[in-house]
Amino acid sequence: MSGPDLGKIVLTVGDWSPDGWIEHLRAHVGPDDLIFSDGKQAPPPDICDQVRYAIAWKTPDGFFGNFPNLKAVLSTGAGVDHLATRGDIPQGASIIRVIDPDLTGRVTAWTVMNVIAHHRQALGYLAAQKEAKWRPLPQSSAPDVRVGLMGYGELGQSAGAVLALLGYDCAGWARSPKPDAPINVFAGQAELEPFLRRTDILVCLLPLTEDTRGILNRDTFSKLAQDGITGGPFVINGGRGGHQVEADLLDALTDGTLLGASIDVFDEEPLPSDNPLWGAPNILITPHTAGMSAPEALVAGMVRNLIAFAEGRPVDALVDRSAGY
Ligand code: NDP
Ligand code: OXD
Repeated sequence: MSGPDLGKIVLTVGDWSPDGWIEHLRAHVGPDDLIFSDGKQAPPPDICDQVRYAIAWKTPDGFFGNFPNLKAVLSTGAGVDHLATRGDIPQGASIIRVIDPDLTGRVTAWTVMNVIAHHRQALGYLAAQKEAKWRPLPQSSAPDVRVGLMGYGELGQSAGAVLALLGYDCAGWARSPKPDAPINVFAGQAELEPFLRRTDILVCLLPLTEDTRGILNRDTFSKLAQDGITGGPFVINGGRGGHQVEADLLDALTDGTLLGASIDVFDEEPLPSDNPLWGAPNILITPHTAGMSAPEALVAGMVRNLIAFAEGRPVDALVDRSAGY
């Protein structure tokens, strides 16, 4: 690789296949400098000493403690909850996440698919089709549907832009105010309730942090709009399983507090086959595939970030470790 000396890079991708990552990293990193580990067994100590960077997804606790000279860990995904709170990444080391148009586009497509699915009652038509019934359902216009983007960062903004193009009445919710945003963005805990009260379809694209864990709970569901054109609220979670209180979600779908949900992420993944959410009313479940990290799309950008970081240039995907995202 031309540019700065990056030392050795350890790659470990949990239960994902490493093949595509190795293939695409090899185009940038010399064969002796890319070390693959299954995350269970560390490379020999003399190699570990030379590792300065890790490219990682869901690595067993303690793994990073094997690398005393680690300068940064690059997440292969946008979410860094698998890295942010662990104690084995040295305090002085940085965490870099993925910001990439391919991943953003995938999550945007998933989000838009699910907003439309609930607004246009795809599950109702699927049920009618199973009974071979020609059953037109009531239809409303997109501008009459209020979508609330909980998390208005890279993914929330992209999904919001496409949904707004389709005519949906979008608002966002973030930690910090965004006076220049093209839609109204509510900010902070103080503005959570007014944001929920104006929302018919709630989309969660938050990072999982101490502040956001469990945010999709009974209290949140009960504050969503009851007076909307959709006849009741819907929840779409593409963030992390830790955002939803599963028992509250199940109750809310069962008692009609929520008219439907789309859930991509769960506390326990794969979702066990006996989890009652599989059979909850009007739920669309996807197996953490809202946005798959495709090495052929992501590796070049990750390497660019790595080089910028090593050269001391700004990296926009740098994680604020104190904020947890
Ligand atoms: P960003 O960091 O770009 O955006 C996060 C947004 O959440 C920001 O608007 C931020 O506010 C807001 N936020 C964070 N904490 C709070 C809080 N306490 N209260 C209110 N708002 C808060 O992240 P991305 O958009 O790139 O990704 C979001 C998440 O999506 C990832 O962390 C990951 O968990 C998930 N994801 C899921 C995928 C899947 O396949 N299901 C794929 C990719 C990502 P502010 O703007 O003020 O900082
Ligand atoms: C991600 C994910 O965070 O795949 O990118 O969930």
